[in-house]
Amino acid sequence: MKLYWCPGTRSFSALWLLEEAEARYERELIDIRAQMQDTDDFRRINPMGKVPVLVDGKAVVSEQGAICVFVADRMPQAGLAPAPEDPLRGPYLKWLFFVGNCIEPAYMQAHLGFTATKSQAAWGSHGLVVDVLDGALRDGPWILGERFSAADIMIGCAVWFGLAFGLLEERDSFLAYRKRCMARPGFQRADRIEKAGA
Ligand SMILES: N[C@@H](CCC(=O)N[C@@H](CS)C(=O)NCC(=O)O)C(=O)O
Repeated sequence: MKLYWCPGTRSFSALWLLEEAEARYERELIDIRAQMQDTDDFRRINPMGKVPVLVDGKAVVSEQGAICVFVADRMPQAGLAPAPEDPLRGPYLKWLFFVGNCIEPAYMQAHLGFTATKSQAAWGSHGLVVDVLDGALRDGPWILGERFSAADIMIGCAVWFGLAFGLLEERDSFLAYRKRCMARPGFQRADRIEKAGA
């Protein structure tokens, strides 16, 4: 497998995922600050011109959530996804999708300060998303309860990002969850790779 990645970007989720899964993979730096994402070569891999992208043989996967599902299913021995017949499979998919469908637009709303009614906005509102996430993380330790999964990599990165950029209030649930995520050896390995590559 090959990961197209850039330090200090959303591609951290894919790096953490691959480290958590103890996957064998190579990395190729796409320095978005040097506009490498806009070269013809990279646009052929991802027409969106965005990292992360994972290539596994003939499979080319972009979008963080899709990369999570792909790797967790491809490497079941890593135990990062509940099996399809497991009752936790539904909540697992829900939280994976919640990041792109609800958290990201809610952050953008908080950043740009635009208003929309709950029925206009698919994510409801920034306040609603924050309260729902807070409620889901209050008991812990993970978003599915006792079991860590690839959904924690997506949610963990979103919480980390939200706290770092003031898009998420410093509630106890978020701070404790971020601490648990950062204590994981897979997170720490990914963090070292990021820092060395930055
Ligand atoms: N929807 C994508 C978003 C990825 C994304 O926004 N990547 C940013 C870095 S954080 C990027 O590559 N930006 C380069 C650009 O837009 O020129 C995902 O979830 O993977």
